Amino acid sequence: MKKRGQTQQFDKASFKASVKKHLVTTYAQNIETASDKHWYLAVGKALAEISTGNLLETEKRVANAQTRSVNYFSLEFLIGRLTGNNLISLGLYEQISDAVTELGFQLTDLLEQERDPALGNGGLGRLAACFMDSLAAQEFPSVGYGLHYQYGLFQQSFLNGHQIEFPDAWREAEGYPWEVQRSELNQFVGLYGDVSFYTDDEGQQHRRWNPAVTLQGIAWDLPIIGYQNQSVFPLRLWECRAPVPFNLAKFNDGDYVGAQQTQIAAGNVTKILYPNDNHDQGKVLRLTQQYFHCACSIADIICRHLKNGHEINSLSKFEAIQLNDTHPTIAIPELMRVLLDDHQLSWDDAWAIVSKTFAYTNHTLLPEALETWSEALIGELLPRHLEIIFEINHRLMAQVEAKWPGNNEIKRKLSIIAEGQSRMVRMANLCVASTYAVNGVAALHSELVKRDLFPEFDELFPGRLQNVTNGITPRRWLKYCNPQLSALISEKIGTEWPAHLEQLEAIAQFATDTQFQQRFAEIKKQNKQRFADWVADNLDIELDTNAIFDVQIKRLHEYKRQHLNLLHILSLYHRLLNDPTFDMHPRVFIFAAKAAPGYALAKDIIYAINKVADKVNNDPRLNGKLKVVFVPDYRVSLAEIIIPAADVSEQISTAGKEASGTGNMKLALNGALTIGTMDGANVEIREEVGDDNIFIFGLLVDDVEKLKAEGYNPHTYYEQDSLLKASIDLLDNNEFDATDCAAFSNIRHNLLEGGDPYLVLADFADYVNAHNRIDAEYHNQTQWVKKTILNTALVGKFSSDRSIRDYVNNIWHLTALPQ
Ligand code: CBF
Repeated sequence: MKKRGQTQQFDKASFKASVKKHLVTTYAQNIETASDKHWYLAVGKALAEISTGNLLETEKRVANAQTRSVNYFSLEFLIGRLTGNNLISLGLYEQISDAVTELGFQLTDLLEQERDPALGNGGLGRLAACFMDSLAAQEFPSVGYGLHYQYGLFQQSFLNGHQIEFPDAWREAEGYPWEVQRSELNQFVGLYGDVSFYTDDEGQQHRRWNPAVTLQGIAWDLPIIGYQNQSVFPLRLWECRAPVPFNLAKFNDGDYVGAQQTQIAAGNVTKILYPNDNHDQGKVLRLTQQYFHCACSIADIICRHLKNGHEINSLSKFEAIQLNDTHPTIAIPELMRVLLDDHQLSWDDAWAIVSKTFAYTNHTLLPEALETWSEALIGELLPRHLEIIFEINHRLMAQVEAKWPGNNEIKRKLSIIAEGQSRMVRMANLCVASTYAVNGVAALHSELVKRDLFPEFDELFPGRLQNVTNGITPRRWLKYCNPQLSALISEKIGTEWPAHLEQLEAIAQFATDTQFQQRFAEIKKQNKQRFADWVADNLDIELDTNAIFDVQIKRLHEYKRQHLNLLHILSLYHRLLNDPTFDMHPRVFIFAAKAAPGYALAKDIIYAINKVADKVNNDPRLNGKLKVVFVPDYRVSLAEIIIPAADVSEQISTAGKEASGTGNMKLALNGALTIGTMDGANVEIREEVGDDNIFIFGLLVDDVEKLKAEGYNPHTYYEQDSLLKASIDLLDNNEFDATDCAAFSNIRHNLLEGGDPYLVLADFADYVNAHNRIDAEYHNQTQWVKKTILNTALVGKFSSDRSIRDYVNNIWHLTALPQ
């Protein structure tokens, strides 16, 4: 094993031979005629030989180290393409690029062949991917546990401006070159059935779950390659299959469908990623997915623990489990069940382990995203787990009674079971009651978790509620996606910054250096050109790179307020056409966003933006001052092109609604200036970059609450602000769509008659002012470039390496692997 900081040993000749071997033997291609795609697959396979070897080696080192590991449980890992990023982590980018050139190809072309593994919806899943990268980079023993969805997040395209969705078969027919099946780790999982008593040889009574259905969990490992340290940790994804996939007797009787029924049913469990971001759907299949994920993962952890020679009682000493949101909460009663029923521990002993093993991250305050499951459904699918949940609740209620005697109001609030017509299990309450640490994901969000969501829990369990501000991996989100800026930074401050992002502060000294400013600005221009070329090639829209590139890329959601951005665009359109005194620097508004397929208003907003884009991009009266681009099928690999090209980053959620945001961090790191509300991590970005280098606007959290309490009336704003009125009226006069203007009037209706739940109208005037400041300040290019340099320099705090160290020091208590 080599020392940290050294790169993987590499022999070009044998690498090339391995690529050719895979091309022929794995993919059955002729070297002379194979397509780029097959070459990419073969390169991936040849590289995976290195990473799989290192994965097994790292597993041994973890076992020998006898230290605690973290198990990151998440229903989503939005990892993005692995090949390019893995080359950076292996430290082999240049060597492989040379080798591929000698084989007759451009590495960048081959990398474009990889389909994004879109195994997540948005921020939560991408955060999990950044965290895995940072755990590996710092060599903290870790396993990511997720699901091996057959179809990832749907592919989006636009048909006459409307979103349409297609299944995303991310693995393609040939399979994904980076994954390896670990059949020795496969698990069995029960479902349904009943619970019975039995008496053991010593006369002790026990509970036993007799599942009616059994599923098989197939383990697939993806390598998480530590940045230039040769450690590789697994992202373990479970695929669901039937233990007996095929009924030959039925087939022989001519019942061809019946013969495969169990396999079809099992396959459905991991068929598809639910496409909802920040929204709970309450479907049986989703609970089955959650349980399947948790049961396989808990079983795997216990197998590893016992295999490493430890007693079951010492589980929490060696294993921490982080629940990424409430989605894997059912792991809590599952571990209790295993300890009570399979290992026959007493309740107190089992609880002592469970409550020292689990920690929970809350990612949202939105009520529609706080998961609840019907008691009846849990009882049917997981009867033993429901009993255990009742017992946890019973004991919780006893603690509440002891603290607030006779206070039924608090009991009702904290109870894991919500009373009502149909009783519901509140997963967040179960998490807070059963874990030793609960964290929010940005300072403001964590304060609101304490103040608004769980104030009584905070009193009952002092110190349990904490904050860990989110972060992003600098490897993917600067070094890989912005190679020219990375090279410039390395030239000035050395090459250590990707592993120590706080070092970027040293480039602040060059913020006023004319030569540095020119080079920084030139790189931004080239990145804008790269994106403009992509847009020209793929969307047939010409963009002028002298324009301000103003970017809003994130899931489509009312609270994120893409419609506020749209109203501002309409206001510019109105002013350009009606106010001869008005002028502005040319601006390109760039959107990318997927809407959940069932979210009608979100889809209307996409449609409206597309229609406005059609009109303004082709209206000669606007003199090219205003362009709008809605990039279809937003995904990690597109973010990698858009983010380095951004001048302005739109982070405009209603205050109190965006838990953190991480796109805000990526854009600032790449030198975009934020226009944002005092929400989520914007607050901390402002603290870091300083008031002069960010455009803050809008109501604060307390203002929002006050305004709502006073009885917010959007009509007042509409009547009093003529620019707002003109912009909203543009939604209702067929200006952009003569055939189908329902989407426009739905948006207008939501904002006026619908009460404008996210206070778009209340923030409009201040938002327009902030944009006017941007326009004015962009004219002074020297000042502008200085601000962009300072953004890059001063956001080192938002490295996910720092987030992981916060988790390690304050929650997980891990030690890095020894060399
Ligand atoms: O913490 C990561 C991200 O999670 C969300 O995307 C989520 O799904 N709850 C939040 O909406 C983001 O604010 C947050 O950055």
